[in-house]
Amino acid sequence: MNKPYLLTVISVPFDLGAGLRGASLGPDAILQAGLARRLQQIGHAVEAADFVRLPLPPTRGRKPTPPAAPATAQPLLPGQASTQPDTNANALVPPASRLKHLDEVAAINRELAHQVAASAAGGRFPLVLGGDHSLAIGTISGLAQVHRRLGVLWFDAHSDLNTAETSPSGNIHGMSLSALLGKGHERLTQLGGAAPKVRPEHVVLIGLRDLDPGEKALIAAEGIRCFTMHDIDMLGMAKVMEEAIRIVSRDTDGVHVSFDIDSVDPVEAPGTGTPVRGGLSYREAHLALELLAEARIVTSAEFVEVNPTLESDGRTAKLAVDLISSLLGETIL
Ligand code: 5AB
Ligand code: MN
Ligand code: MN
Ligand code: MN
Repeated sequence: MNKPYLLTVISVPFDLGAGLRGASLGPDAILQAGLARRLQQIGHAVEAADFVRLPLPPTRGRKPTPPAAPATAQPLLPGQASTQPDTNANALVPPASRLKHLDEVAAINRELAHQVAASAAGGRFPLVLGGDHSLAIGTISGLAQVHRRLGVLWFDAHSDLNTAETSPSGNIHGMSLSALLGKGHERLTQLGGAAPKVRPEHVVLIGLRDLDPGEKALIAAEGIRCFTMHDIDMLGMAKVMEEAIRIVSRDTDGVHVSFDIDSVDPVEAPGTGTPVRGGLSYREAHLALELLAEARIVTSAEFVEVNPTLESDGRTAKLAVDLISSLLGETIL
């Protein structure tokens, strides 16, 4: 490893941006899978003071759910009726009512943006542990306060480019990237600073295989670079990353990795709320992050959507630790 990072590990036990509860237990599962020890083995100085944990937002409007009970969790398939009072069918309701838990999502992300901005402004490497992917809104809004032209690598089975108008679910974790590009509800787009937080030409999506019609339209309209699973099959991950690294480092002053664990195939990452077959293999995911470590361009990262309630053997949290280690410079030899 070259130079150790000064890390700030920010745990965010929040899952109200997702349709299923349980990703709030992700940060603790990742820490319990031995993250701190691995970071030390790589050579990063990690002291207790470098670990921050955000408190949960007020529970106003939240339905009381039994803790960590996968059997009672409510999966929300696209188009399926929600357990929330759902108004999607009513064309007359204002869009805000289609954004589930908007108050709580906005509150936690404001706090997260604050923490991330403070870490990055101090020359540190913010590493956010989610939680669901709505947290990218806070992470990247915080980074945007420090990096005026941030490059973003978005690893995901999904593109998270819905808005209230196009979302089939109302779940904000499917709207985070569009909000960061300045599309969607203003409480999300304006959070922690003026929109947009990133420019479409500085964003690359990797691992896509499940997109909604409105998302496809936004990708085409904005010209966002995407490497779908088909592209990865055709080109190979090494070539994909060569191109992706070129895009996110061209005319940028920082590079953020937003890693949704559902980019990895459910065989390796079953513990996630929205699994999709045909994802990245264990080695493809590692190679991508190893190449980023070698390129030494990454200035912050987040690992999200680990839901330990959906598996019994903790393999998804362990995978997250392995992946974070690769990104932060662990090598085989
Ligand atoms: B994730 C879906 N596109 O909007 C929607 O896991 C799924 O952060 C979103 O990528 C998945 O509800 C959000 C159907
Ligand atoms: Mn996502
Ligand atoms: Mn996803
Ligand atoms: Mn998900």
